[in-house]
Amino acid sequence: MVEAQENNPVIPRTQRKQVNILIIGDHLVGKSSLVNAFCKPRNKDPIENTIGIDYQLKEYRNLLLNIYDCSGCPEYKSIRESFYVDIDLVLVVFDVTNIVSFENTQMWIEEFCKVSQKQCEIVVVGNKTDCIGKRKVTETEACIWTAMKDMEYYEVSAVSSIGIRNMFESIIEKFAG
Ligand SMILES: Nc1nc2c(ncn2[C@@H]2O[C@H](COP(=O)(O)OP(=O)(O)OP(=O)(O)O)[C@@H](O)[C@H]2O)c(=O)[nH]1
Ligand SMILES: [Mg+2]
Repeated sequence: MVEAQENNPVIPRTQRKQVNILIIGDHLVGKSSLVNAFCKPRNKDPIENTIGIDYQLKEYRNLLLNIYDCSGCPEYKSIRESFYVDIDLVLVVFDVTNIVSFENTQMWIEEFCKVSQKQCEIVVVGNKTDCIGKRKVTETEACIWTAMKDMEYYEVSAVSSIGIRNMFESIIEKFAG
């Protein structure tokens, strides 16, 4: 039902506006789980560590979303960077139970901005909000930091899918116009 609404049969694929979306952040923060929860919500198979880059194509309203899901491992830096040039929207993901992954958000933004050649929106995402007792980064802390940087902040749980659709709908809305 939901997918039928998203896949607008009237607009052929070749005529859809394309949006290039990049997902970056530390190893194991849940980037691929987040992409899976949005693109393949019925797929409950375990998610494997990303090797280099994974790619997903998603038809969404009048748009064609190219989603580049990067590995967070340092050894794939040069592969990741080769995808940074033509990006419209970046999701920098951290794990709310891992303070280092939050601190590294700045490093990820810098890595991207050094290479990017296009005006693009950067959004910060706190994942694993289902882990309530293990939380190390508060929503307030993350909101204050992102507000200082003039960036939007979203909280999600890829495992329970909470916040995932709302987040993608809000950030992609600007491109659908
Ligand atoms: N509790 C909980 N676990 C999660 C969540 N999202 C991902 N995980 C778990 O975190 C681990 C890493 O998830 P991945 O999606 O592979 O992480 P990644 O950021 O893509 O990792 P790399 O590709 O290696 O950079 C897996 O065991 C997931 O099940 C979440 O929202 N809540
Ligand atoms: Mg991954």
